[in-house]
Amino acid sequence: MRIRLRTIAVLVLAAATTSPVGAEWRTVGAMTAEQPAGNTITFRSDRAVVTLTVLAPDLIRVHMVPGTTPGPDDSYAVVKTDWPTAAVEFGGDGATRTIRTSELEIRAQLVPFRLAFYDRSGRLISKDADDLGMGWDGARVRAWKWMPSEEHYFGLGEKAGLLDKRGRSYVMWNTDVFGWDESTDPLYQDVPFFIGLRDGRAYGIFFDNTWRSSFDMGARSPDHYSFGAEGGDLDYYFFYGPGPKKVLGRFTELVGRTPLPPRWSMGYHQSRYSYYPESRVRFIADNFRQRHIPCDAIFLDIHYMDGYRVFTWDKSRFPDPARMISDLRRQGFRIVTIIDPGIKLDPNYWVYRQGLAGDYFVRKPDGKVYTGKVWPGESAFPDFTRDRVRDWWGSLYKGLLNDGVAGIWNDMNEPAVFNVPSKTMDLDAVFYDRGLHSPHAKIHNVYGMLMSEATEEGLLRLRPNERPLVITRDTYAGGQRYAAVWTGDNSSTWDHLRISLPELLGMGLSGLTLAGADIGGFALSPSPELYTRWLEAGIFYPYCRTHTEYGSRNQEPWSYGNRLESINRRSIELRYRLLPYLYNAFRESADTGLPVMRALLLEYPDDPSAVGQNEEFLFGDDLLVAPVVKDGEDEWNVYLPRGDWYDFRNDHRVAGPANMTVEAPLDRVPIFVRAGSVIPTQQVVQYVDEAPINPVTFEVYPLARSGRQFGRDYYEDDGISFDYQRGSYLREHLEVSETDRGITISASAREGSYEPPARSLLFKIHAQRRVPARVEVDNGTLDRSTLEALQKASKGWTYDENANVVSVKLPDEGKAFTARIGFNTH
Ligand code: MIG
Repeated sequence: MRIRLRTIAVLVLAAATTSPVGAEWRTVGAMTAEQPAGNTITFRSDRAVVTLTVLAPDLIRVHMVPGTTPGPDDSYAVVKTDWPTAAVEFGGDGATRTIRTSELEIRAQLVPFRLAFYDRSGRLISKDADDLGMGWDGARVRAWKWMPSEEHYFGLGEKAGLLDKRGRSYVMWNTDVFGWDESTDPLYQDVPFFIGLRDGRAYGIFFDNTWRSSFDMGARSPDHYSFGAEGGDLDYYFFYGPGPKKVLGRFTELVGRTPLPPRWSMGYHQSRYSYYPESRVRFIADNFRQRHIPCDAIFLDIHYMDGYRVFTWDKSRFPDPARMISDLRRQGFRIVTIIDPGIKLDPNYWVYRQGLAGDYFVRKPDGKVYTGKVWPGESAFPDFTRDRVRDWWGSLYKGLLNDGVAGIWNDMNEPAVFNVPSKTMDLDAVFYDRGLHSPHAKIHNVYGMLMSEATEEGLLRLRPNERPLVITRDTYAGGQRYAAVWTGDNSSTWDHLRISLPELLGMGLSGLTLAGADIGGFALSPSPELYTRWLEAGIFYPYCRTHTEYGSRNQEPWSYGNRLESINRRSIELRYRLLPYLYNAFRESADTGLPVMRALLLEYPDDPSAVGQNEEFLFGDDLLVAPVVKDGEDEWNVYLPRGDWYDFRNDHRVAGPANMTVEAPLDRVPIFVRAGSVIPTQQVVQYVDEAPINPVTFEVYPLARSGRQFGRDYYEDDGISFDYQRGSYLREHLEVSETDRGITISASAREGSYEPPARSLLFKIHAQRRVPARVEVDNGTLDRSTLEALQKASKGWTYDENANVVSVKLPDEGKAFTARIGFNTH
């Protein structure tokens, strides 16, 4: 009943202003505390109840509902519920309750009710605003927090504009925003989670509410920020660092992480709206191979379908899809097809008939099927909140998979509806919502995530031992469990190239690891130089795809003349050379939630210059990339944080922190490598499984400081199946130690049962003006050879004087070994 009444209030309010100014906020008032039960303490007043639960020493859930009973636990985001019980001490007096963990002390002031979070040394991390704490107004709920002048905010999912969200307000409402720009908000995907950072210390807040919500990060007031929603509970999670990596790690533990993607999803992908008919698709594929430009996937947009009916083919454009796809597969391409949620109202269309018969569609309050206009014309929409609808939807992919389709691209799942001012379904359309029968207003922000869940799970049932690739335009917190995302319909402008960087970095800080922007831009057509610069940046997007709108000019890597074609080829080749490194970064992300494309603040939270970088980023642990995002530049300013760095192009070494100008003509993107790193790379291939990795090449960038050590884990598996979950992977640890006289590389024995094909290991030591005299492996001397001879040999070493690189080659036997490179010491 409570839900019904509040629902009606929301629908009335939806028309009213969303501004808290002028609202009649009621606050929770004076609270009394109950006896704690387990790790939960409940506070009550005559008009509200607040429960505070310790989930982990650094993770607290705060849940406020107006009324007398806590709301149902019905999160669409949270997946982790089995937290080991943390040790908690409850204490306090008549005015305040304290809740102490090994990392936090929470002080709950009872009159008026206010929460404050301290670390165990008594330092205040975050607290409710003094004049307002938690409140509601009709169905709306809101929390206000103190905003110290030196605090900055990061995350909030897909947002254009600066990485630092301070001083602006943001709305969470998934929206189809063709032609969006830097000031457009909201965009497609919404993640109501942010990291607060002050003096190098971080905390996080995840407001788990799927209704239209808003975050005012100081736009309205210089000393507090607030977040709230148009309905639902005030239910949020507080995370403590002190490092931002720890906050993000916990958040992604709570809502789930990006599972290890298939290796082919990390190659280069080519798309446009739309490649058809079949002859054009084959032409594109042939061009990639003839021109030796690596590519793993080609996308089919809505024109492959019969009149935009999902799960069908237009047989005049694609007479024999299975044959086409298997031919392309032999050339090393995989096909990804688009699927929208709208089902054409066509009584002769099997999907529509099944949907009606099964009662799978969203309905209006009067019980009739809701319909809206999208690509196929008047359409019905599956209710993905229902388990059996997701099962049904997942099973529909059977035909496409039988035809050989490798990946699925889910679009229009805001859900977008044409020709209505709201651009979406009526707010009062009814969803099953686990028996709560909730309005669209509550489900809207999770519609895309649930569609991608249905897709992912369907693909998993149809091909149980193959990692699927699903790409979705819309999602919510935790959506990374199911699908990759892209940033929707950007434009072919220099601004959009620049915007894509903080946008993707912010998404990475929100858990969305596997993300990319349309390379070259979707709307309009890029200039040749813009496309080249965009690709130079785009090969560092975690998900790397060119895409463009209907009717735009050709937008393939070879579309801009020979000179740019060879620059573009080299950009894509670099991505393929770095695949082992990228694969390891995705492995790390699956384990820890750390993004692949990382804002510098994750690594350097206490360095204001690093925190302030919007366009520079770390790619994995050890590469720093500063893409050129302006026209006509041949120099670029780069900020290098503390530590030593190697210019990737010429091994020139720079000590950070430093601001510097580097040469950046059109064929060069500034890339720096952390001194003290080992970068796993491989030979260039035209698609990921063209040939096994051989040799596995470890580029070693020494610290060049005596007595120092560094290393890395190297992970590998078959790249496609789930066998790694049953032990079929390999992991080894490489440790490099340095003295004045030489460098020692120690490799651990392989862990895991994955056996790669016979191959070599190649260590390339960037020697920094030191000249090698001898190399020993496990105390036996290794023969010196020439560069050419070493390419064919399975063993030996050589020295490239010009590059100042020592190469050491060994058969990969999976056993522990030690290699010593002795330098000439005179
Ligand atoms: O209304 O399927 O963002 O990538 O090419 C446009 C056609 C629908 C929007 C997607 C875009 C895709 C296009 N789609």
